[in-house]
Amino acid sequence: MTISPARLSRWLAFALSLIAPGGLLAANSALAGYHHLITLKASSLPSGQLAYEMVSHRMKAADGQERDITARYAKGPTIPGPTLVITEGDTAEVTLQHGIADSTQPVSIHVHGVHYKIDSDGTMKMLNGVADEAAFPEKPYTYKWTAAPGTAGTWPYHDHAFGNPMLGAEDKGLYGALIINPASGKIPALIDGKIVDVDLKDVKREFILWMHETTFWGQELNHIVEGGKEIPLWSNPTVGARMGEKVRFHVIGMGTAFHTFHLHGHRWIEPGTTAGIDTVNIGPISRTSFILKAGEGVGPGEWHYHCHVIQHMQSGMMGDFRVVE
Ligand SMILES: [Cu+2]
Repeated sequence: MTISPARLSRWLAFALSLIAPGGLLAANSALAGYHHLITLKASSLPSGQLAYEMVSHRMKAADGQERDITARYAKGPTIPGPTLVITEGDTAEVTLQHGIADSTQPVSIHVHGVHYKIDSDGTMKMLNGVADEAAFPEKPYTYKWTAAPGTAGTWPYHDHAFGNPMLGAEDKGLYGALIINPASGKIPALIDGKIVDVDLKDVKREFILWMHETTFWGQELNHIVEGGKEIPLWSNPTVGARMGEKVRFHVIGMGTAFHTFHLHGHRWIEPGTTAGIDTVNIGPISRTSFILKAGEGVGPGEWHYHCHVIQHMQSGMMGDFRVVE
């Protein structure tokens, strides 16, 4: 076999790009990453609460091919807001529209976890010294995020402008989760008594549970439905799975209270250790995520989950994980 000069020069250029400073990273992000074009709107609910809703989400591959995944999301504003799922190596442009009845107040998105420049901080000029990084009526604002290597995890995003630029209005409902899946596509989990790397493609359902004062606010990402489906579950929901399905929980704190998330009958590994646990401390904006096998070792049933702070339990901070045959 002979190698053409053109092919040889392409190989040489590629080899050089790996050696050049920053070349490996540039090659990685050019090869692996999707560019996400996301438009969200902040709206008012009839209850007086505020909530984000999905307007559109398109994914652009490195070869220019585009995919519209807007249909995956729930329609209308929800608490929590849309769960955004991207992968390590991806970039995103997130545009926020102002759709709140009170037109006098700007609204923003401040995100955790990803890399961004100071003009994508989602705060007002009095805090960031650069600009009012918020949407006003008829004047959307665009944020640029990079899910750089090392940013995989479950992160919150929330308002940092409405009503009070020091606080924002996250406690009125303006929050949602950003899940950054690892580039490897695998997450360690305790399955059948052993710690193994679970392929995210084998996870059937993901439950996002926010612990806000004395209430859980939930959402399901269902991966059984073709193309995936986000299902709003609102407050203190029953979540469900079939026996033996691998499911992933994301538990995030919001507000002022400290919580202890507990799920009956199931265990998972404490991040960074090999220890099995069934309870985890959750403070404001702290979070955890874990994969488990529904009903493993215990069978089907209405497996209760709740905050284990007695005062919060007395206020009804609980729900069920229904495992069926
Ligand atoms: Cu609690």
